[in-house]
Amino acid sequence: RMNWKQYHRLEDIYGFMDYLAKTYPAIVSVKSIGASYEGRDLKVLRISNGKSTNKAVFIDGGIHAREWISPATVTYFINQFAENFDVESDDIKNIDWYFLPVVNPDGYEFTHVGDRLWRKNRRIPFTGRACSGTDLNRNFGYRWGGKGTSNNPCSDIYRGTKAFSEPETKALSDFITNSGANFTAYLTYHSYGQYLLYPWGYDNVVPPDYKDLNAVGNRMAEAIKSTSGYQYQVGSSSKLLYPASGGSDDWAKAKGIKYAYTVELSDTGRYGFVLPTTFIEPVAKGSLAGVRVLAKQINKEY
Ligand code: 0X9
Ligand code: ZN
Repeated sequence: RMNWKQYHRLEDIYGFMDYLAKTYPAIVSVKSIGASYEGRDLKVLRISNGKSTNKAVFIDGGIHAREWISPATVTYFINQFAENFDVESDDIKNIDWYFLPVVNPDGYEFTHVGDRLWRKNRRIPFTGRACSGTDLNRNFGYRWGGKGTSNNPCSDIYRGTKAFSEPETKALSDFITNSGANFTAYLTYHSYGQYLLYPWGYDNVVPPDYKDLNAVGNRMAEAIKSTSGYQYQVGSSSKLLYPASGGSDDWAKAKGIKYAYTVELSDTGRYGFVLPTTFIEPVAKGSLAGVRVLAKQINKEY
């Protein structure tokens, strides 16, 4: 049974998604959009009232294996919307929601049974190589190979051999490209630091509409703060963090998905990646308040 008092193994998360699809077939569906390097399913859950005029939002988590609060937060959103859809606001109901809570299932499982602080996927670059893993957030196809990436397979920011060399990033991008949904927002959950980051990440420049992203980001941060007490900083990722190319957010933005954000969840460094389970509920609840602000903006704007 699912809960938000523990971190869960992949099997539990997938069992939960399948359960929701079975229980709420009128609004929830689950599909595998491909397989990971080691052959695990990449499961996307869709929540929709079926209206053909709906805009769509894509939300993912677990690009980085060790950032356990991310899949926990994304599954919290899924639970909230699926279990309470009939009493949800029209802002939520009139959007098609797509959730991929674990983009990197091989890495996620490895953090449970091997190395708790593993970040990348589990690709073995070539036989006999001691180092494994590609950083999925350096493998997307917009400005791939630029600043903040490495060509060394031993590096934690190894970019892979080419853009979308990894089955996980390829499946995600193919799905968004070919789904037919009208995506107007892309949210990718990471940890840690409490930041709401918008493009560009590849270098210290901003897109022409960055003022819109900044304004909506600030309103999301206000909602998170008043709901949970956690304070988030808002800004472009290259400026607030560091330049890093090949990120999923930059790729989504370059595709024309207006509201593309990377959310760095709690904390600010005391526990870092190894965030105690008592944080899951407050962190996820705060983040959900941020998503509601975005949903409202999308309904107003489009
Ligand atoms: O470095 C990253 O991939 C992200 N931070 S993390 O600590 N979770 O690894 C930030 C990514 C920001 N977006 C881009 N640089 N495109
Ligand atoms: Zn991350």
